[in-house]
Amino acid sequence: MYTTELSATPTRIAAAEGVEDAARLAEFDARVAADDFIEPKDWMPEAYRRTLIRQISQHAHSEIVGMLPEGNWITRAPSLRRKAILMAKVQDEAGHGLYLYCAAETLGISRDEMTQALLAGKAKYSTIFNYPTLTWADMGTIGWLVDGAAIMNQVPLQRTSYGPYARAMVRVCKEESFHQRQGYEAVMALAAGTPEQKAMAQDALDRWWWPSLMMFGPPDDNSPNTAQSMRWRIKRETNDELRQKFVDVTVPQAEALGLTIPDPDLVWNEAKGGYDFGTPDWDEFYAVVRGEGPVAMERMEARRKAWDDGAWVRDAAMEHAAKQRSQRLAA
Ligand code: FAQ
Repeated sequence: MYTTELSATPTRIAAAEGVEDAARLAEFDARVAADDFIEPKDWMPEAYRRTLIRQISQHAHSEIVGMLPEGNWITRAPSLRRKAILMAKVQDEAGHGLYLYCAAETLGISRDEMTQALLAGKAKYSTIFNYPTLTWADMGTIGWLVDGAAIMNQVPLQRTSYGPYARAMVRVCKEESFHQRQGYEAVMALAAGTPEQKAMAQDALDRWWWPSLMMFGPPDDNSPNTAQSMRWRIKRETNDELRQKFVDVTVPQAEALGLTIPDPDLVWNEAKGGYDFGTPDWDEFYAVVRGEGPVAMERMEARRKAWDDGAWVRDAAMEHAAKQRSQRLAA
Protein backbone atom coordinates (compact mmCIF):
# COMPACT_ATOMS: atom_id res chain seq x y z
CA MET A 1 0.00 0.00 0.00
CA TYR A 2 1.22 3.54 -0.73
CA THR A 3 1.86 5.39 2.51
CA THR A 4 1.07 9.02 3.19
CA GLU A 5 2.71 8.96 6.64
CA LEU A 6 4.70 12.15 7.23
CA SER A 7 7.51 10.11 8.71
CA ALA A 8 7.81 7.92 5.60
CA THR A 9 11.24 8.25 4.02
CA PRO A 10 11.77 7.57 0.29
CA THR A 11 13.45 4.28 1.24
CA ARG A 12 10.47 3.16 3.31
CA ILE A 13 8.09 4.13 0.53
CA ALA A 14 10.14 2.15 -1.99
CA ALA A 15 10.17 -0.85 0.34
CA ALA A 16 6.39 -0.65 0.75
CA GLU A 17 5.92 -0.41 -3.01
CA GLY A 18 8.22 -3.40 -3.46
CA VAL A 19 6.04 -5.48 -1.14
CA GLU A 20 2.97 -4.28 -2.96
CA ASP A 21 4.46 -5.15 -6.33
CA ALA A 22 5.40 -8.63 -5.14
CA ALA A 23 1.80 -9.18 -4.02
CA ARG A 24 0.40 -7.75 -7.25
CA LEU A 25 2.84 -9.79 -9.31
CA ALA A 26 1.75 -12.97 -7.55
CA GLU A 27 -1.89 -12.08 -8.21
CA PHE A 28 -1.11 -11.26 -11.85
CA ASP A 29 0.79 -14.54 -12.35
CA ALA A 30 -2.08 -16.49 -10.81
CA ARG A 31 -4.62 -14.84 -13.09
CA VAL A 32 -2.50 -15.55 -16.16
CA ALA A 33 -2.02 -19.16 -15.03
CA ALA A 34 -5.81 -19.47 -14.64
CA ASP A 35 -6.30 -18.23 -18.25
CA ASP A 36 -8.02 -15.10 -16.99
CA PHE A 37 -7.84 -12.13 -19.34
CA ILE A 38 -5.81 -9.12 -18.18
CA GLU A 39 -7.75 -5.93 -18.89
CA PRO A 40 -6.48 -2.36 -19.49
CA LYS A 41 -7.23 -1.09 -15.96
CA ASP A 42 -5.68 -4.11 -14.26
CA TRP A 43 -2.22 -3.91 -12.76
CA MET A 44 0.41 -5.52 -14.98
CA PRO A 45 4.21 -5.75 -14.89
CA GLU A 46 5.84 -3.00 -16.91
CA ALA A 47 7.75 -5.52 -19.05
CA TYR A 48 4.47 -7.29 -19.92
CA ARG A 49 2.99 -3.95 -21.00
CA ARG A 50 6.06 -3.12 -23.11
CA THR A 51 6.08 -6.56 -24.74
CA LEU A 52 2.42 -6.19 -25.68
CA ILE A 53 2.97 -2.71 -27.12
CA ARG A 54 5.87 -4.08 -29.17
CA GLN A 55 3.98 -7.09 -30.51
CA ILE A 56 0.58 -5.46 -31.05
CA SER A 57 2.00 -2.34 -32.71
CA GLN A 58 4.21 -4.46 -34.98
CA HIS A 59 1.18 -6.54 -35.81
CA ALA A 60 -0.83 -3.37 -36.60
CA HIS A 61 1.96 -1.95 -38.77
CA SER A 62 2.10 -5.29 -40.63
CA GLU A 63 -1.59 -5.13 -41.47
CA ILE A 64 -1.26 -1.59 -42.79
CA VAL A 65 1.98 -2.13 -44.73
CA GLY A 66 0.44 -5.42 -45.89
CA MET A 67 -2.12 -3.44 -47.88
CA LEU A 68 0.61 -2.21 -50.23
CA PRO A 69 1.63 -5.39 -52.09
CA GLU A 70 -1.99 -6.23 -52.90
CA GLY A 71 -3.13 -2.65 -53.43
CA ASN A 72 -0.58 -2.70 -56.24
CA TRP A 73 -2.83 -5.13 -58.19
CA ILE A 74 -6.31 -3.64 -57.67
CA THR A 75 -6.25 -1.76 -60.98
CA ARG A 76 -4.90 -4.81 -62.81
CA ALA A 77 -7.19 -7.56 -61.49
CA PRO A 78 -8.26 -9.77 -64.41
CA SER A 79 -12.03 -9.42 -63.89
CA LEU A 80 -14.57 -7.27 -62.05
CA ARG A 81 -15.24 -10.13 -59.63
CA ARG A 82 -11.54 -10.48 -58.78
CA LYS A 83 -11.22 -6.71 -58.43
CA ALA A 84 -14.18 -6.48 -56.01
CA ILE A 85 -12.79 -9.35 -53.90
CA LEU A 86 -9.30 -7.83 -53.80
CA MET A 87 -10.61 -4.39 -52.84
CA ALA A 88 -12.67 -5.88 -50.02
CA LYS A 89 -9.67 -7.85 -48.78
CA VAL A 90 -7.36 -4.84 -48.77
CA GLN A 91 -10.00 -2.84 -46.88
CA ASP A 92 -10.27 -5.66 -44.34
CA GLU A 93 -6.52 -5.36 -43.70
CA ALA A 94 -6.98 -1.64 -42.97
CA GLY A 95 -9.69 -2.59 -40.44
CA HIS A 96 -7.37 -5.13 -38.80
CA GLY A 97 -4.71 -2.46 -38.44
CA LEU A 98 -7.23 -0.14 -36.78
CA TYR A 99 -8.50 -2.73 -34.26
CA LEU A 100 -4.90 -3.47 -33.38
CA TYR A 101 -3.85 0.16 -32.97
CA CYS A 102 -6.89 0.62 -30.69
CA ALA A 103 -5.92 -2.45 -28.66
CA ALA A 104 -2.36 -1.09 -28.27
CA GLU A 105 -3.71 2.34 -27.26
CA THR A 106 -5.34 0.76 -24.20
CA LEU A 107 -1.78 0.14 -22.96
CA GLY A 108 -1.02 3.86 -22.77
CA ILE A 109 0.60 4.63 -26.12
CA SER A 110 -0.93 6.82 -28.81
CA ARG A 111 -1.37 5.89 -32.43
CA ASP A 112 0.81 8.86 -33.39
CA GLU A 113 3.64 7.54 -31.21
CA MET A 114 3.33 4.08 -32.79
CA THR A 115 3.41 5.55 -36.29
CA GLN A 116 6.41 7.73 -35.44
CA ALA A 117 8.23 4.63 -34.14
CA LEU A 118 7.56 2.86 -37.44
CA LEU A 119 8.68 5.80 -39.55
CA ALA A 120 11.81 6.22 -37.42
CA GLY A 121 12.70 2.56 -38.03
CA LYS A 122 12.29 1.69 -34.32
CA ALA A 123 9.19 -0.50 -34.75
CA LYS A 124 9.13 -3.42 -37.15
CA TYR A 125 6.54 -4.90 -39.48
CA SER A 126 6.39 -8.40 -40.90
CA THR A 127 9.27 -9.36 -43.20
CA ILE A 128 6.81 -10.84 -45.70
CA PHE A 129 5.69 -7.43 -46.94
CA ASN A 130 9.18 -6.52 -48.13
CA TYR A 131 8.87 -8.76 -51.19
CA PRO A 132 7.46 -7.50 -54.50
CA THR A 133 4.22 -8.70 -56.10
CA LEU A 134 5.23 -9.41 -59.68
CA THR A 135 2.29 -11.28 -61.25
CA TRP A 136 -1.44 -11.81 -60.72
CA ALA A 137 -0.61 -15.25 -59.28
CA ASP A 138 1.01 -13.45 -56.34
CA MET A 139 -2.44 -12.22 -55.27
CA GLY A 140 -3.80 -15.74 -54.95
CA THR A 141 -0.58 -16.97 -53.38
CA ILE A 142 -0.55 -14.21 -50.75
CA GLY A 143 -4.12 -15.14 -49.76
CA TRP A 144 -3.26 -18.84 -49.69
CA LEU A 145 0.13 -18.73 -47.97
CA VAL A 146 0.49 -15.34 -46.26
CA ASP A 147 -3.05 -15.18 -44.89
CA GLY A 148 -2.78 -18.91 -44.21
CA ALA A 149 0.36 -18.32 -42.10
CA ALA A 150 -1.27 -15.30 -40.46
CA ILE A 151 -4.29 -17.38 -39.36
CA MET A 152 -2.07 -20.16 -38.05
CA ASN A 153 -0.35 -17.55 -35.87
CA GLN A 154 -3.50 -15.62 -34.94
CA VAL A 155 -5.94 -18.40 -34.00
CA PRO A 156 -3.96 -19.09 -30.79
CA LEU A 157 -3.79 -15.31 -30.18
CA GLN A 158 -7.57 -15.36 -29.64
CA ARG A 159 -6.56 -16.84 -26.28
CA THR A 160 -3.69 -14.46 -25.63
CA SER A 161 -3.71 -13.19 -22.05
CA TYR A 162 -4.45 -9.53 -22.83
CA GLY A 163 -8.22 -9.07 -23.31
CA PRO A 164 -8.32 -6.30 -25.97
CA TYR A 165 -5.75 -8.12 -28.16
CA ALA A 166 -7.58 -11.45 -27.82
CA ARG A 167 -10.94 -9.89 -28.75
CA ALA A 168 -9.47 -8.05 -31.75
CA MET A 169 -8.15 -11.41 -32.97
CA VAL A 170 -11.59 -13.03 -33.00
CA ARG A 171 -12.87 -10.82 -35.80
CA VAL A 172 -9.51 -10.69 -37.57
CA CYS A 173 -9.37 -14.50 -37.73
CA LYS A 174 -12.84 -14.73 -39.27
CA GLU A 175 -11.82 -12.34 -42.03
CA GLU A 176 -8.39 -13.92 -42.54
CA SER A 177 -10.00 -17.29 -43.06
CA PHE A 178 -12.09 -15.81 -45.90
CA HIS A 179 -8.89 -14.27 -47.28
CA GLN A 180 -7.12 -17.60 -47.23
CA ARG A 181 -9.95 -19.33 -49.06
CA GLN A 182 -10.31 -16.67 -51.74
CA GLY A 183 -6.53 -16.87 -52.30
CA TYR A 184 -6.59 -20.63 -52.61
CA GLU A 185 -9.54 -20.42 -55.01
CA ALA A 186 -7.64 -17.92 -57.18
CA VAL A 187 -4.60 -20.22 -57.29
CA MET A 188 -6.90 -23.18 -58.07
CA ALA A 189 -8.18 -21.33 -61.14
CA LEU A 190 -4.63 -20.70 -62.36
CA ALA A 191 -3.40 -24.21 -61.56
CA ALA A 192 -6.29 -25.66 -63.59
CA GLY A 193 -5.81 -23.16 -66.42
CA THR A 194 -3.44 -23.01 -69.39
CA PRO A 195 0.15 -24.27 -69.02
CA GLU A 196 1.25 -20.60 -68.83
CA GLN A 197 -1.20 -19.92 -65.99
CA LYS A 198 -0.10 -23.02 -64.11
CA ALA A 199 3.55 -22.00 -64.55
CA MET A 200 2.67 -18.56 -63.15
CA ALA A 201 1.12 -20.19 -60.08
CA GLN A 202 4.18 -22.42 -59.59
CA ASP A 203 6.52 -19.42 -59.94
CA ALA A 204 4.55 -17.52 -57.27
CA LEU A 205 4.69 -20.53 -54.93
CA ASP A 206 8.46 -20.76 -55.52
CA ARG A 207 8.93 -17.12 -54.54
CA TRP A 208 6.54 -16.94 -51.55
CA TRP A 209 7.12 -20.30 -49.85
CA TRP A 210 10.27 -19.53 -47.88
CA PRO A 211 9.30 -15.95 -46.94
CA SER A 212 5.98 -17.38 -45.66
CA LEU A 213 7.83 -19.81 -43.36
CA MET A 214 9.90 -16.85 -42.08
CA MET A 215 6.73 -15.03 -40.99
CA PHE A 216 6.66 -17.23 -37.87
CA GLY A 217 9.90 -15.66 -36.66
CA PRO A 218 13.32 -17.14 -35.86
CA PRO A 219 13.73 -20.72 -34.61
CA ASP A 220 12.77 -21.13 -30.94
CA ASP A 221 16.37 -21.54 -29.80
CA ASN A 222 17.14 -18.16 -31.39
CA SER A 223 13.99 -16.34 -30.37
CA PRO A 224 14.76 -13.95 -27.50
CA ASN A 225 11.11 -13.23 -26.67
CA THR A 226 9.37 -16.60 -26.93
CA ALA A 227 10.10 -18.10 -23.49
CA GLN A 228 8.85 -15.08 -21.52
CA SER A 229 5.90 -14.48 -23.87
CA MET A 230 4.86 -18.14 -23.42
CA ARG A 231 5.09 -17.75 -19.62
CA TRP A 232 2.89 -14.66 -19.79
CA ARG A 233 0.58 -16.49 -22.24
CA ILE A 234 0.93 -13.64 -24.72
CA LYS A 235 2.12 -16.32 -27.15
CA ARG A 236 0.28 -19.62 -26.83
CA GLU A 237 2.46 -21.62 -29.23
CA THR A 238 6.09 -21.17 -30.18
CA ASN A 239 7.44 -20.01 -33.55
CA ASP A 240 8.61 -23.53 -34.50
CA GLU A 241 5.37 -25.21 -33.40
CA LEU A 242 3.32 -22.88 -35.58
CA ARG A 243 5.71 -23.20 -38.52
CA GLN A 244 5.41 -27.00 -38.34
CA LYS A 245 1.60 -26.83 -38.26
CA PHE A 246 1.60 -24.50 -41.25
CA VAL A 247 3.79 -26.85 -43.31
CA ASP A 248 1.63 -29.83 -42.35
CA VAL A 249 -1.62 -28.24 -43.51
CA THR A 250 -0.18 -26.53 -46.59
CA VAL A 251 1.67 -29.39 -48.26
CA PRO A 252 -1.53 -31.39 -49.03
CA GLN A 253 -3.11 -28.19 -50.36
CA ALA A 254 -0.21 -27.77 -52.82
CA GLU A 255 -0.55 -31.43 -53.83
CA ALA A 256 -4.26 -30.94 -54.50
CA LEU A 257 -3.34 -28.06 -56.82
CA GLY A 258 -0.71 -30.14 -58.64
CA LEU A 259 1.98 -27.65 -57.56
CA THR A 260 5.36 -28.48 -56.07
CA ILE A 261 6.65 -27.02 -52.80
CA PRO A 262 10.19 -25.75 -53.61
CA ASP A 263 11.92 -27.76 -50.89
CA PRO A 264 13.96 -30.86 -51.81
CA ASP A 265 14.16 -31.82 -48.11
CA LEU A 266 10.40 -31.97 -47.64
CA VAL A 267 9.42 -35.48 -46.56
CA TRP A 268 6.66 -37.01 -44.45
CA ASN A 269 7.95 -38.25 -41.11
CA GLU A 270 5.65 -41.02 -39.93
CA ALA A 271 7.18 -41.14 -36.46
CA LYS A 272 6.49 -37.50 -35.67
CA GLY A 273 3.25 -37.38 -37.66
CA GLY A 274 4.40 -34.31 -39.60
CA TYR A 275 6.68 -33.21 -42.40
CA ASP A 276 10.42 -32.74 -42.12
CA PHE A 277 11.40 -29.71 -44.12
CA GLY A 278 14.43 -27.65 -45.12
CA THR A 279 15.87 -24.68 -43.27
CA PRO A 280 14.78 -21.20 -44.33
CA ASP A 281 17.63 -18.85 -45.20
CA TRP A 282 17.91 -17.14 -41.80
CA ASP A 283 20.58 -14.73 -43.08
CA GLU A 284 18.02 -13.46 -45.56
CA PHE A 285 15.42 -13.22 -42.76
CA TYR A 286 17.69 -11.11 -40.53
CA ALA A 287 18.66 -8.88 -43.46
CA VAL A 288 14.97 -8.24 -44.19
CA VAL A 289 14.30 -7.59 -40.47
CA ARG A 290 17.14 -5.03 -40.58
CA GLY A 291 15.24 -3.21 -43.35
CA GLU A 292 17.21 -4.60 -46.30
CA GLY A 293 14.30 -6.41 -47.98
CA PRO A 294 13.86 -6.15 -51.77
CA VAL A 295 11.18 -3.43 -51.59
CA ALA A 296 11.70 -2.19 -48.02
CA MET A 297 12.53 1.34 -49.11
CA GLU A 298 9.39 1.63 -51.26
CA ARG A 299 7.24 0.35 -48.40
CA MET A 300 8.58 2.91 -45.92
CA GLU A 301 8.41 5.66 -48.49
CA ALA A 302 4.71 4.86 -49.06
CA ARG A 303 4.01 4.97 -45.31
CA ARG A 304 5.90 8.25 -44.93
CA LYS A 305 3.99 9.79 -47.84
CA ALA A 306 0.63 8.62 -46.40
CA TRP A 307 1.56 10.19 -43.03
CA ASP A 308 2.67 13.48 -44.63
CA ASP A 309 -0.30 13.64 -47.02
CA GLY A 310 -2.66 13.03 -44.08
CA ALA A 311 -1.24 15.91 -41.99
CA TRP A 312 -3.97 18.34 -43.08
CA VAL A 313 -6.68 15.85 -42.09
CA ARG A 314 -5.19 15.45 -38.61
CA ASP A 315 -4.77 19.23 -38.26
CA ALA A 316 -8.36 19.85 -39.40
CA ALA A 317 -9.71 17.22 -36.97
CA MET A 318 -7.79 18.78 -34.07
CA GLU A 319 -8.98 22.27 -35.01
CA HIS A 320 -12.59 21.04 -35.23
CA ALA A 321 -12.31 19.36 -31.80
CA ALA A 322 -10.83 22.56 -30.29
CA LYS A 323 -13.68 24.66 -31.73
CA GLN A 324 -16.29 22.26 -30.35
CA ARG A 325 -14.61 22.36 -26.94
CA SER A 326 -14.58 26.16 -26.81
CA GLN A 327 -18.23 26.29 -27.99
CA ARG A 328 -19.18 23.89 -25.19
CA LEU A 329 -17.32 26.00 -22.62
CA ALA A 330 -18.98 29.21 -23.91
CA ALA A 331 -22.48 27.68 -23.77
N1 FAQ B 1 9.06 -10.00 -39.38
O1 FAQ B 1 11.80 -13.29 -30.25
P1 FAQ B 1 11.01 -13.32 -31.52
C1 FAQ B 1 -0.63 -10.55 -41.72
C2 FAQ B 1 11.42 -9.97 -34.85
S1 FAQ B 1 -0.19 -10.11 -40.15
C3 FAQ B 1 9.67 -8.97 -38.73
O2 FAQ B 1 10.56 -14.64 -32.00
P2 FAQ B 1 8.29 -12.49 -30.97
C4 FAQ B 1 -2.00 -10.19 -42.18
C5 FAQ B 1 10.69 -9.80 -33.54
O3 FAQ B 1 9.81 -8.70 -33.59
C6 FAQ B 1 1.52 -10.53 -40.04
N2 FAQ B 1 10.25 -9.11 -37.52
O4 FAQ B 1 9.80 -12.26 -31.41
C7 FAQ B 1 -1.98 -9.90 -43.60
C8 FAQ B 1 11.83 -9.60 -32.59
O5 FAQ B 1 12.34 -8.28 -32.69
P3 FAQ B 1 12.14 -7.18 -31.54
C9 FAQ B 1 2.07 -10.07 -38.77
C10 FAQ B 1 10.17 -10.33 -36.95
O6 FAQ B 1 7.62 -11.18 -30.99
C11 FAQ B 1 -1.98 -10.89 -44.56
C12 FAQ B 1 12.92 -10.49 -33.16
O7 FAQ B 1 12.60 -10.69 -34.53
N3 FAQ B 1 1.64 -10.93 -37.70
O8 FAQ B 1 0.16 -11.10 -42.34
C13 FAQ B 1 9.53 -11.41 -37.56
O9 FAQ B 1 8.20 -13.31 -29.73
C14 FAQ B 1 -1.96 -10.60 -45.92
C15 FAQ B 1 13.03 -11.80 -32.45
O10 FAQ B 1 11.86 -12.64 -32.68
C16 FAQ B 1 1.95 -10.65 -36.44
O11 FAQ B 1 2.58 -9.65 -36.14
C17 FAQ B 1 8.98 -11.22 -38.81
N4 FAQ B 1 8.38 -12.22 -39.50
O12 FAQ B 1 7.70 -13.41 -32.14
C18 FAQ B 1 -1.99 -8.58 -44.04
C19 FAQ B 1 1.41 -11.62 -35.42
N5 FAQ B 1 9.64 -12.48 -36.74
O13 FAQ B 1 10.73 -6.76 -31.63
C20 FAQ B 1 -1.98 -8.26 -45.41
C21 FAQ B 1 1.72 -11.23 -34.02
C22 FAQ B 1 10.31 -12.05 -35.65
O14 FAQ B 1 12.44 -7.86 -30.24
C23 FAQ B 1 -1.97 -9.29 -46.36
N6 FAQ B 1 3.14 -11.36 -33.69
N7 FAQ B 1 10.64 -10.78 -35.78
O15 FAQ B 1 13.09 -6.09 -31.88
C24 FAQ B 1 3.70 -12.49 -33.27
O16 FAQ B 1 3.08 -13.53 -33.14
C25 FAQ B 1 5.16 -12.43 -32.88
O17 FAQ B 1 5.52 -11.08 -32.70
C26 FAQ B 1 6.10 -13.09 -33.94
C27 FAQ B 1 7.56 -12.90 -33.46
C28 FAQ B 1 5.82 -14.58 -34.04
C29 FAQ B 1 5.98 -12.45 -35.31
